[in-house]
Amino acid sequence: MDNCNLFAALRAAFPQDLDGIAVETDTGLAYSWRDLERGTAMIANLLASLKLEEGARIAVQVEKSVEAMMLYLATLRAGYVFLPLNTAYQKAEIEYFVGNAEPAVVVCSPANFGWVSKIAFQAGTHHVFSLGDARDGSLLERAARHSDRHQPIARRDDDLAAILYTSGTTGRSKGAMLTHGNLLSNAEVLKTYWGWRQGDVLIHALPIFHVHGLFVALHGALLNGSRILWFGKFDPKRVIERMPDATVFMGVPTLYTRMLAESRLNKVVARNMRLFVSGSAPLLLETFNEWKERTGHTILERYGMSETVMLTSNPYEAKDGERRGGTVGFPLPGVGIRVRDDEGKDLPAGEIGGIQVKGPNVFKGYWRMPEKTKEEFTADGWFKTGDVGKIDERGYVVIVGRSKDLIISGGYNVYPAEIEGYLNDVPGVAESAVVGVPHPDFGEVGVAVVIPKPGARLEPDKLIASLKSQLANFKIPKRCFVVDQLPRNTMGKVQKNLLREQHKALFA
Ligand code: MLC
Ligand code: AMP
Repeated sequence: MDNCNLFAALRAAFPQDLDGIAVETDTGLAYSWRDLERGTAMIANLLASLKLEEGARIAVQVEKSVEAMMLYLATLRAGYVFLPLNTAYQKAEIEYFVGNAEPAVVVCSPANFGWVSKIAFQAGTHHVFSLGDARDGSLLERAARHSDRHQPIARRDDDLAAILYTSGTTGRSKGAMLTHGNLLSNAEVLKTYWGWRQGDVLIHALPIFHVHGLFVALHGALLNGSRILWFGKFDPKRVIERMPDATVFMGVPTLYTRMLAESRLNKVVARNMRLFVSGSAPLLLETFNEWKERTGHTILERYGMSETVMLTSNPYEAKDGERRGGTVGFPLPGVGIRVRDDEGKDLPAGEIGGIQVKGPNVFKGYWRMPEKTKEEFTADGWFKTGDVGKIDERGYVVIVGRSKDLIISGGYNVYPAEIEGYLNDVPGVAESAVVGVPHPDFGEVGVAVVIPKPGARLEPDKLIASLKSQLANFKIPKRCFVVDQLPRNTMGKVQKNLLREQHKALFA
């Protein structure tokens, strides 16, 4: 049986000359392909020395660094399951993820070692390492004692490679289980579809704890043996400065609007670029058009999610059609997409309904949630994305909304139910509603509307401060209002659409 280990496929694509530069960082470091080969081998050997059980989870909450990327690759190489966590997550959030996933190994920032290790040990994790963004921490110290040779562990197509937590509509996060086959098949399709070629250089400026930065961007470059210009944090000025040395860029819409705000963005700096990809949130037509005018390039918008990796893409080749702003393009080769109404009837072109998908990229299910998994699939095996849209007459998929109550802010997902749960726990709060409203920088942001209990006095600033002490910063509503009542329909249900309408111009 062939080894379907994703790492083995990525490794096979490294250039012949391992001494060439693989990654250049914004801090002035250069890593060769040999560095990646040896570094991942040493970390994989360290993991192997821990004698973990089959399918062990390696949970990682660390700042972005090339070593953090190597830890991901080493986890695949050693045959374990990678569980990346947003660095913004706070104590209660980490407690939930670690409690739910029961990782065998937890890796955290040196600065967080005290509280994270306590949570991990309480959850029964035996191994806690630290990894900083300046090559510091116990993980690398320990890995340095291991051999720099390692044979990738054999994995089957449907063996787990990663678990990505995505928030649920009820406020409880679910771990999407992705296999080596899901990730590799998607990366291979994108390599061809987006025309990855020799000489490509990727600007990598996204976080590496979500699908876009960890899989789409990283696998794209590695599977093509392409050099990466690595940014620890997105900085529009510095990215524009390096643009002449690059050919491919991937970002969420906020990254594009922030670069458009820079006077130095023009056709000259973008002259060597061949592809700008946008996704994770809707790209405004205005941004799409302005980008074309300023740089001469047409952004290619694509659509995906944690459970499915990439689903659709606007065409790369002109012969396949034009890139149409406001659409997410065609289903990728091998991906099935259909639009159905609430009764489960297929809708014809142009009609709006729930988007359902199928393909080798679709995940295996939610970690330890068989019932939830069952609910999200149709009887004939299609995954219900929760996105609402249509397929137009020419076959382009257009997303018009979401049936899931979700806010996408700067490319991060925020589930109102989770925030409302925290607000409702604040003494004096009777009820709350969180809605998404348009925002010029983040696309959409949360606004909280809170009802006090009779006689209670609530101050918006204090409510926000209370949330800040418990939740990841991107989940914090940008404004909070204390009011006497919420708009309701005749059934007593809060009419969030009216709240959204009422507050839609807050940040205009
Ligand atoms: C930061 N803040 C945010 C935020 N990011 N608020 C709302 N939404 C966000 N995304 C908060 C900060 O905590 C701070 O609050 C204030 O807003 C200003 O922060 P900033 O300094 O401007 O933020 P910055 O650190 O520059 O981060 C912005 C960003 C980042 C856009 C660079 O959010 C980012 O990297 N987003 C990309 C997310 C991503 O990779 N998504 C892909 C998901 S995969 P305060 O109160 O502290 O001042 C997926 C599937 C698919 O969806 O299809 O790809
Ligand atoms: P996540 O759970 O973080 O993977 O987010 C997935 C969700 O992001 C999808 O279900 C969509 O709602 C949204 N999304 C991703 N790409 C796009 C896009 N190009 N346009 C609109 N929404 C998108």
